Amino acid sequence: MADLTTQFLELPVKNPLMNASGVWCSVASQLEALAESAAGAMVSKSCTLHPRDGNPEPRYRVFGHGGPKENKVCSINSMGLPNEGFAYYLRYAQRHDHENKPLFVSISGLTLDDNLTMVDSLKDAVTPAILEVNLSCPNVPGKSQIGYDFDAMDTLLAEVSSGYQRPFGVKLPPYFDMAHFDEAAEILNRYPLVAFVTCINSIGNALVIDLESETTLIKPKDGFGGLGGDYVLPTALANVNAFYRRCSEKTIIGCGGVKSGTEAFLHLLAGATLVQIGTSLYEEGPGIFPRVLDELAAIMDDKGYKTIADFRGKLKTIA
Ligand code: ERO
Repeated sequence: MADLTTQFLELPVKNPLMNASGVWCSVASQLEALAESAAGAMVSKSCTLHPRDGNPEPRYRVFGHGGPKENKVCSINSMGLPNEGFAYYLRYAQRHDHENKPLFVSISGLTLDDNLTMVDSLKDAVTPAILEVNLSCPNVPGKSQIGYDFDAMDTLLAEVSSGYQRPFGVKLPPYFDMAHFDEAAEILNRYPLVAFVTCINSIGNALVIDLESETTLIKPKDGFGGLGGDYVLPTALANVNAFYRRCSEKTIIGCGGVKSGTEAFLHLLAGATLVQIGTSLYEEGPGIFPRVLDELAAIMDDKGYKTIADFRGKLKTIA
């Protein structure tokens, strides 16, 4: 039977699967369910300095396209960063069993100062929780994504590096242009404390329309929201592989379009060390983890891979 254990920043991890931030991780009962699940690691909902209600409902919808045979699972959301506030997730981090599985704390401050205040508190709290700074929230009305503003991204990474002085990671938006992969990677590579990069957040500002009612699926922002699920898999794989190739000193976490062992395998093959599940976790709940792990192990067995290191990052291209 395939060995699914892996390592993340030298920490042993039971397997490469975890939730995507925002899914099953907003309140303590959900975080506890993830802690008890088969996931190898977990991340809390991106938080702001103070609690937020987020955008009006309906603000998350799952939908399928392509007919029954295709069985696609897609989502659109404009949650607008509803969260319990940084102190709540810090309190959870202080009682989390980090030996059982690593916990990432995701922050998404509304201003640079808010991010730096949260970074300071996390540093002072001396918890083994791993900091992830979300540079890619697509859904706060009037706020553009830091990941699409390279000057702001550079400033933020400089300030967080000097304030935190410990390894941390960033959650990136998807990029769609080779020049943008190059430029983003060049900025990330200036900061050795940026130890990991999570690719990708949802594809921002999509519009899904119901044919019959001629109405948008979600209410906020005139129906515009972040796309997740099957539609985003190729974009996610491209971003994982683009940053894997360009950021050789950094670890990549893959996120986007994972619903079975197949997509988890593809993310690992493209260079991811950990693989997150979002839309399908929302649909299936934490019971998805043992299923996807069994499917991943079966694929590895079929291919004769004994460990993840046998194929991770070994994507072949056509000569
Ligand atoms: O609306 C949100 O809370 C949200 N949705 C996403 O798809 N990605 C995010 O990063 C995010 C909030 C930070």
